Amino acid sequence: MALLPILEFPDPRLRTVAKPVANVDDDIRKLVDDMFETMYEAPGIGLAASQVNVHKQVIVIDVSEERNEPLVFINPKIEVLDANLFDYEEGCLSIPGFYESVSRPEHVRVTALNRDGTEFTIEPEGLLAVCIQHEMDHLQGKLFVDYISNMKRQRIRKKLEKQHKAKA
Ligand code: GNR
Ligand code: NI
Repeated sequence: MALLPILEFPDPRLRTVAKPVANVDDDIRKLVDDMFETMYEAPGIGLAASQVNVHKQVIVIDVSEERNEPLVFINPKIEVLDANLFDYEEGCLSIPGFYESVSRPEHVRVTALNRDGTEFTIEPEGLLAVCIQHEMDHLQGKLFVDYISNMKRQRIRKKLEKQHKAKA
């Protein structure tokens, strides 16, 4: 297993649209395992392959308290079951240190392939629904800061650019 470096906003590679996985093979399972290690170490509740510069439709999530309920979503498809919006203070491993409220549909249905390449469907609400939508946005090159004002987004971008320059 390996820890993977996480791209940070405003890195343009985070805007890449991910491609579907043609075959859930051992290379994909290795990516999934490395993504879990990276997510648990961060720590985060989810990670999209886009964040580790792999532009394939692969997501890992664990929203459990005990950190022992790993979920894998490959080639996920989403439908809104309840368009009522749910507000949640979102963070992102690619936008470290910043949190903003985002409104998203509160009840969705997601169909995806698991680590074995088998199709499954879940109908999450609450935090899991928020997290899946946040991760599916990453696969489309979208970030939670795209939902907030241009002024707030620019302020976050400038602060992160300054940190990146200080580190380089
Ligand atoms: O760790 C994470 N926490 C989080 C909190 C609220 C809404 C979404 C998330 S996902 C985030 C990890 C991450 O950046 N996934 O892409
Ligand atoms: Ni994120």
